Amino acid sequence: MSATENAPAEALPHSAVLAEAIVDTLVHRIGKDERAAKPHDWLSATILTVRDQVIDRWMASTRSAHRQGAKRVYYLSLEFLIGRLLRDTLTNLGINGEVSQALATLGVDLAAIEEIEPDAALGNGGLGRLAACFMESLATLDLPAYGYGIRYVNGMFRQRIRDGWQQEYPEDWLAFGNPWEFERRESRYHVRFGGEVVAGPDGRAIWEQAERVIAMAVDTPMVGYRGKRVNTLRLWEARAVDPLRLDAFNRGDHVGALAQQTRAETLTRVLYPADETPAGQELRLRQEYFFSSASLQDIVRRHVQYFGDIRTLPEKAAVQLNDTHPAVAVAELMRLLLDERGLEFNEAWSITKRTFSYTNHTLLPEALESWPLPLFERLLPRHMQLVYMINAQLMREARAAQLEDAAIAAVSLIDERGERRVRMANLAFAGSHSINGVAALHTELMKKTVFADLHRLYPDRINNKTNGITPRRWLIEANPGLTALIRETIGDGFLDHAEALAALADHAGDAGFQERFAAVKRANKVALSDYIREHMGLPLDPDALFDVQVKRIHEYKRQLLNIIETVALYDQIRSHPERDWVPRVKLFAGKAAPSYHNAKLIIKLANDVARRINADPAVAGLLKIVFVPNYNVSLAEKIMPAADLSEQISTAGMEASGTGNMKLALNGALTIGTLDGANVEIRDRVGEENILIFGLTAEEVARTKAEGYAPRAWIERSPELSQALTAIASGVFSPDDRQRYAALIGGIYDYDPFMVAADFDAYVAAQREVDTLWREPARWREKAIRNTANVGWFSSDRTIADYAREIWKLTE
Ligand code: B1H
Repeated sequence: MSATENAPAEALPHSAVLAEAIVDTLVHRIGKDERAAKPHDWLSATILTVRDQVIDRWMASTRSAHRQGAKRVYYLSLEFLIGRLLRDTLTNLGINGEVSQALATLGVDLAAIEEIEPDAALGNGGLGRLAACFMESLATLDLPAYGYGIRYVNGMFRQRIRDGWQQEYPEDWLAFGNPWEFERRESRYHVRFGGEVVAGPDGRAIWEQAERVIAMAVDTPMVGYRGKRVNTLRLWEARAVDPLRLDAFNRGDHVGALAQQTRAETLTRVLYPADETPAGQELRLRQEYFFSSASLQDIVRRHVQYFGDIRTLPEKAAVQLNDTHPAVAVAELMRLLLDERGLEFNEAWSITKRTFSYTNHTLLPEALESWPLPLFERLLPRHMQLVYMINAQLMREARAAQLEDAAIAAVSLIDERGERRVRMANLAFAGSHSINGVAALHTELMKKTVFADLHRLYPDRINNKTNGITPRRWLIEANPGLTALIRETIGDGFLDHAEALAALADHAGDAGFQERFAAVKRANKVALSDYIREHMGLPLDPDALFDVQVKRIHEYKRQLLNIIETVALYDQIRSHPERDWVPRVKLFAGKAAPSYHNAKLIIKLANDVARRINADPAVAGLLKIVFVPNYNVSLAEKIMPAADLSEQISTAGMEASGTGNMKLALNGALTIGTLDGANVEIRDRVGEENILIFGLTAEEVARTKAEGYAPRAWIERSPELSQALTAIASGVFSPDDRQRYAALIGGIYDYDPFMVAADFDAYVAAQREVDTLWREPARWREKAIRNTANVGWFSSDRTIADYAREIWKLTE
């Protein structure tokens, strides 16, 4: 029985009617008969059939927002990591069971066709996945909202591991078309670049661009739980104004004839795979402006069409900037208000600030976007003028508030140290009435570090909105076994209110319930093991502790700490084979930015260590290491339900929030982690006895560094760490190239900004505590149950309700 069988949706088609509809679609829209149909034909026929139900609700949602004159939310994001949509749609319409039955009567396995749907990977990691969870929760909470982004032809690259090294291959989710999307030819806008600004007769600025590109809207419906509301994800595709220069073609210049088209298509061709390391290239700024301009033009057009007066924009539109990637939208709205609507600066600036709000997702200095002034001016000459006008106003306010010179320089939109640059975070901050962090600790650090002076100037703007995840995808869909068990135990309330999971705590100590909870976990581990055996040829023991670290590969996330601990553990097991070791599977997955040398080397190290350990009979049955290639949303849906232990071990102060930590805890994994990002709030909710916290706090990290942190001394004090580092550095795991890790490891002795050495012993101690707990299954299970029970608050429904009330002012 499916988890959502009791959905109220009126007049649901009976499964026989559905089967007939699917066959009809197959024949008339795919052009295949039942006997010739391949799995991908059945997939398309199924999607097109259920899509009809989505469209009806979509139109009703759009009409009702219009009729009510409702305020709309616009979520601007360069990334939407939505993953597959079929299961999500079936779940949210409450027709999973029926569709599965209908297909079964046709001899088709729903799960099998779901598995071949391409995974829409229009994002890097947490930031992009958050945008996707938010879209789902906005629809679930019945809030009228549009997501705006780019329709990348090639999303996040496909990762293959060859010889232990990451190799990147283009991802082509659109190769065979996309049945979920709708082209909107009527929603097209010109986006302009380059040229110069001249003064018009009436004194207005006239931007004489050098280049124009067309942005065309492509819409995807986003269905909320119970099918209440369907919102729109509007992704822009770039098209040439003159796709073919016939004169050039006829002259025989076939390439030149298509040059404009190629240039336009390049704009929306590929997602930058540079998580937390902004790609400084011109193409990236062009992408940012392209989608910001098209989105703002669309928003302004809709507002004026519905409400007539541009001055009421802030009452009817809330535009959320997902990090600084769309920050140029602040200047673009100013341009539209001044140059196209004829408003005065002060009024335009007031409208802009009341319309925008900005979410910051990272404090890493290298991730803060800024553009060289000459590049910005060459590409966007009018916006450069507007940035100077905004900055002049900002400087006046800073002086009036009596900020000292250093603080004034820090709040300026222009970074004057060295090569002059436009600071996008300062632009987003200045142009917004709300600036939020994504976890409590992160928000406090924002006030103390990157935004300290802007916060002094505008003390009521910074606020916190702790991230969340949608429990539909991350519990109901990913873990149907656990969902069914919870329904039997506490009823259905949690399906609509994740915090109702709290009732599970009453059963945490119940031996019978613990057995059933553990049986679900074991079945999920068997399923993951089957997948890994099939795809990698590696057998895993489902009774071992599954210890997982799955996320982007980044030095601050400290996969290296985990690998070094693995090497130390390997040593210990071999030296003390008589001890009662806990059998473990250490599972890693994640992508490295293609240009991030150390991250790619860490992937190679994980694979080198795996090869050696997995082949050593001395630890057979006790320790297995696996690096699962091509981590994406669909793989995450398989891993989260199968994890026993969740590794959240970033250097304190560096992970803004994390959201994998929430997915794993919700599925009953215990966290081993530092007091970083949302881990702090997870601890507060699950209770400190149900989580394994270790290592320096953010404050201690800062203090240790300030006092002159000398990693070599820490290493020399820890024999276990010294030995593990020596083994890796000397080539024990890389006999084919003994120097491979010499620099990576050798570097730590003198320069260890991620505090691997300082946290190592504490991490090892926490891991041995994990072993102790695991040997007492009743204790472990009780804690696992308490994790699931206590993390309902991390539902993105709660997060979105907070945004709606406190930032967008949509609700009381
Ligand atoms: C996060 C990014 C990010 N923070 C630059 N910043 C990018 C920065 O392509 N770029 O240029 C892409 C992504 N991503 C993550 O956001 C944080 O590291 C996580 O801690 C957080 O959970 C997530 C969602 O808030």
